[in-house]
Amino acid sequence: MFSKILIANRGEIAVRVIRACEELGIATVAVYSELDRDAAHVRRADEAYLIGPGPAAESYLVIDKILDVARQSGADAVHPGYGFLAENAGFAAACEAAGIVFIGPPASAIEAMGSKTAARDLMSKAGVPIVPGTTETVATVDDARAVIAETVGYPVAVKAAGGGGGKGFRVALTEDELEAAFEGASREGEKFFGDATVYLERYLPDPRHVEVQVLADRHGSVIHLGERDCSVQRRHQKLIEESPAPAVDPELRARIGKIAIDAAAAVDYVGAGTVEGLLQDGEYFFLEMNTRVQVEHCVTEMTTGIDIVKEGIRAAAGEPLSVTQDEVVLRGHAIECRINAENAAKNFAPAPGRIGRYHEPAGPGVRVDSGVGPGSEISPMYDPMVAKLIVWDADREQATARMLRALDEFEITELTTLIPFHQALLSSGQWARAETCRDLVEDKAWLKATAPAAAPAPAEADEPEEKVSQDYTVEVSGRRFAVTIIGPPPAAGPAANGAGAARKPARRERAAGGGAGGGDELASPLQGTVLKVAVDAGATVEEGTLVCVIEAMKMENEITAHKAGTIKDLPIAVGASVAAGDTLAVITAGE
Ligand code: MV4
Repeated sequence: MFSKILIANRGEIAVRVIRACEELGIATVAVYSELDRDAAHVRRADEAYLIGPGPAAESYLVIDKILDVARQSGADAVHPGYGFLAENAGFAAACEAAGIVFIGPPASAIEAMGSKTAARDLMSKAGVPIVPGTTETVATVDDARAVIAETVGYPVAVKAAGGGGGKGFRVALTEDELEAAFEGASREGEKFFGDATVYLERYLPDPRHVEVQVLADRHGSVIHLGERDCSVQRRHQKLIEESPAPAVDPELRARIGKIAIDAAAAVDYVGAGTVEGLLQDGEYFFLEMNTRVQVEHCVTEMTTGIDIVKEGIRAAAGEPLSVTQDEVVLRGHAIECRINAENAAKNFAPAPGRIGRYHEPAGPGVRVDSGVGPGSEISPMYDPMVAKLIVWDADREQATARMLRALDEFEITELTTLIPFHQALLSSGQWARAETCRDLVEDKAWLKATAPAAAPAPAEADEPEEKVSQDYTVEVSGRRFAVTIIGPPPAAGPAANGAGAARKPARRERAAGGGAGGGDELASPLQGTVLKVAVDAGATVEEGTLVCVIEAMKMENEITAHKAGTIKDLPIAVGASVAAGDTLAVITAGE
């Protein structure tokens, strides 16, 4: 077994991996950017090293810096978590070349699954059913038109070959829409993956997203841990996941389990991975394989009792899996809600900021995986997911009731999160009937009704004069040391983290209509570049009308009017940079 693991990630997944290491008796090394000096994963690890400025391209994505820290700290393995370098075959290969074990599959498996067309070709040859369509890229719109006429038919999905997770995915219901879909998918593929090539799939009108968790070791064992349903998504971001999938019975489970095992075996997989697919009318089609531990692995941990992260670490160390397929027993029902710093009522606009009070739910069957605490800053620079709330109970109905109870217990002040959205969705008839809720997450009026109450102003710090013990972290040559200073409280500055909150926390107000302040200015929630301006000065808008699209971190964020009225001022233009808080439009009520 390894003696020291470097975690090349941040946030909740870094903490999750550190916990697994602690249980296995393995020392941990964190890396962090300048923005993450006070982050949970940094405090939690045995050692921590600064690797650069906030932007991931200058820190969490810099392979050489991470390998330098691995060598300097004497780590014998690197865990990539998810995102960042997790599915970068070059990183896996660089680790191998440096004599450091990459905790994940061989670089060749990452590469084989990285190209979606190559993966489709490989899978169909391995007997894995794929969505009907091409296994090669289609060079031009005219070529696409011909292939569609000959084989695929309409409606058609145009997908980026370098894609995945729904990025670079466009639909053409008819031939009229093909050119725009082709160009959209190609442009997005170029932007996200540096690959403008696309392929075609038949577009399935109302599938469920069902994925299978697999584990593999270097001794020839490949097993599956059942499936998860992740159909509740918004712009291809999963919001709620559950296991078992409501539409999967034991017979179908065995069938898709075998499909997933065949897919993993075909690329000599090692560790934890997920085979994603679409389920429609009892037919299952391979979509792609995620060659890493996923955000939603926790629901499977709850229903199987198997620690997926520890199994991945053991497999990377050359140990056999701790369970055989026959020993996998699925029990009860688990649900996960992603608690993102986003405003569902405003088109899921990012809502970065500083957390005030923070209190996680607990009690029977409740698990929270998070990387934040009181006073944590949620930067617009990174993923907006602040926590995952996972519950388990005997069946779906009871698990839903437990989730609603836990969501109500979750206290996060001064930050807008998806908690009210989850409360509304899990209370809906569509969820109770196990529908995909696709129309709800697109329904602007319904989403608006989930509006969180206006964030209260930060409480004034009025602590009595006394000696306090303060923990500080000092940084010497990029290395962190913890020091404790006991003395009078610091003169000014932010309120001490949650210290001595005398007032009983007010119960979070329930979703209540409006919430937005009465101001005329529509402020940008984030820093980015204006991609599109959707209104003209002088125009009349409704609350929720699209005003502009701002690109930040390669994501397109739709900014909508915060109230009805007339656009009095529109100080933005396509291509311009905006900072968080900048005025995008001034909207006055009435004419
Ligand atoms: C599809 C599809 C329909 N037909 N592919 C791809 C990435 C994943 N996030 C969802 N993806 C889809 N791929 C074909 N050929 C529909 C979706 C899809 C979806 C599927 C199941 C449940 C919810 C969904 C929400 C958006 C898109």
